[in-house]
Amino acid sequence: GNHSPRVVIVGAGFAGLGAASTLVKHGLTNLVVLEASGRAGGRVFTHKPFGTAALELGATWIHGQKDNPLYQMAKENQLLAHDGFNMVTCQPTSVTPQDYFFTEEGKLLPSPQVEGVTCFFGDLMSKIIQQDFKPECESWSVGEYLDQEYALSSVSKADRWSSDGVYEWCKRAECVDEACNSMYEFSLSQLGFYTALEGPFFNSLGSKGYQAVLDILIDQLPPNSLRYHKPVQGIQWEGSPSLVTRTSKYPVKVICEDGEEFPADHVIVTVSLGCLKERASTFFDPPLPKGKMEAIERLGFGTVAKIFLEFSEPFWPEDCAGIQFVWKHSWRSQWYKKIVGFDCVPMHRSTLCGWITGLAAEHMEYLPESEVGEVCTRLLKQFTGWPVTELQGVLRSKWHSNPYVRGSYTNVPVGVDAVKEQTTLGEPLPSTHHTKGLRPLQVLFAGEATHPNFYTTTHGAYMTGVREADRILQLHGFKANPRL
Ligand code: 6YU
Repeated sequence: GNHSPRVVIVGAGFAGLGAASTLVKHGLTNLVVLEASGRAGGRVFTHKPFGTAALELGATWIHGQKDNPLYQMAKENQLLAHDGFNMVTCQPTSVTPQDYFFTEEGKLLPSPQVEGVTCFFGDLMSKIIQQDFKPECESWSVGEYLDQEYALSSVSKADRWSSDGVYEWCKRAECVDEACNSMYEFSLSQLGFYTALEGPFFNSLGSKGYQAVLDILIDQLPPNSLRYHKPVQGIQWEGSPSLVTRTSKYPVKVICEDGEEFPADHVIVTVSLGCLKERASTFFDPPLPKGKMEAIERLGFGTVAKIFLEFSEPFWPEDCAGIQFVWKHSWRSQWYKKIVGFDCVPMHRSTLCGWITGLAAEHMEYLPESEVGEVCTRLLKQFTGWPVTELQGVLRSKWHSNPYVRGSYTNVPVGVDAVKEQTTLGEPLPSTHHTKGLRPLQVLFAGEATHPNFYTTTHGAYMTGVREADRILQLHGFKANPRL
């Protein structure tokens, strides 16, 4: 037809906002963004206690600088923390002498011993990422490979149990980066397909946090185009020529849980991979093609959780960047043994941020807040022996229990071809090969999980939104986005 194309976007995270702002920038304003929750941002969630700097419950840093649209946006709008600011204190897995490593017996481990292991581990991870590993190990997990190399190394010989404990800590910390339950689940050969953008990997935002970057995009949308508390229940589309009802002007119908229906020429689905895993089989009518369903099943989606603890006064030394936990015994038996440690939080002088992943993180989300606070405080006393001050507040993320997220970010399980599955996941429907008799680009897919190089990141999510908006713009003869 010759009406202005009508676009519905499901989800107002960075992917959805990236798509919407791109369409609007090129003059395609006939759109609506349907967001299930009462706020935009999705896995970016800036909590701002009154009068204080931001606490990020989700994404924390802007990863890399060169060709990073979000870094560019933050820089142009003076939203970055000043250069070099907390480059030391804010990295979860990189170790500095300001990280205090304590054993469960309350012993502070000397820095040289800790660094012997963490440097060995870091070098090994860099080699894996550069695909520099023994080819016969191609089908292994990262964990199996690390264990083999660690056993062969000389690192493990001196002061056996504390070195082993630090090595176990390294694997626990690495689970944060990879959003996995254990390093024995992550594919060795696929790790290198993730691409790190050039420039410092941990760019920190100023006191307004990530919300300020979201606001730039939100401000570009036409009035009333962003609709909150609008969970989508399902999407009807013309899956095959036999289903085409030529009488309807629009090929797609988006149906909300409250019954409201939104007809559209195109719908861009940006819900998380966790939501797709849970709901894809009933969400689409007709159902998704087999390849798409397989991609949803095969790619992994793990949980990373943060536990913020606010104390009456700092009880750690001024130079302390974080308190890291080294266990003598296996972490598998109790949820809290999976806690990596507690990092100091920039701009919050008496707050610590704990990191935990996988099934233990999911378990933690369902415990009473008071229990989480008590357990963490007890651990901090036991490990450090410092006079722990009064706990005044607990704030933790709940990404897994959130029905509109169901986890934190994508990982690649052993045996999965990541690029193939991510590419399949991102293909629009009807697929270009079978468009005969069907209207094109009815259902499009964006979101972190659909980016073969930048998955797990905010800029990756944003770029997939731009990618799908561009497909629609090109189809309708709008000028292509100069940024891509
Ligand atoms: C980054 C970082 N960071 C920590 C933690 C988390 C994540 N990430 P969204 O889910 O945002 O949006 C979808 C919307 O849809 C949402 O609003 C829903 O409510 C809505 N919705 C769902 N169902 C719906 C329905 N039915 N109807 C209507 N609406 C519906 N990224 O760049 N820097 O520091 C971190 C971190 C705890 C949870 C992160 C980080 C990941 C990003 O947050 C995430 O990718 C994007 O926000 C996703 O946006 P989206 O739009 O796709 O979905 C090999 C290898 C691995 C390499 N690893 C590299 C290292 C990465 C290390 N990362 C550390 C990350 C941290 C700490």
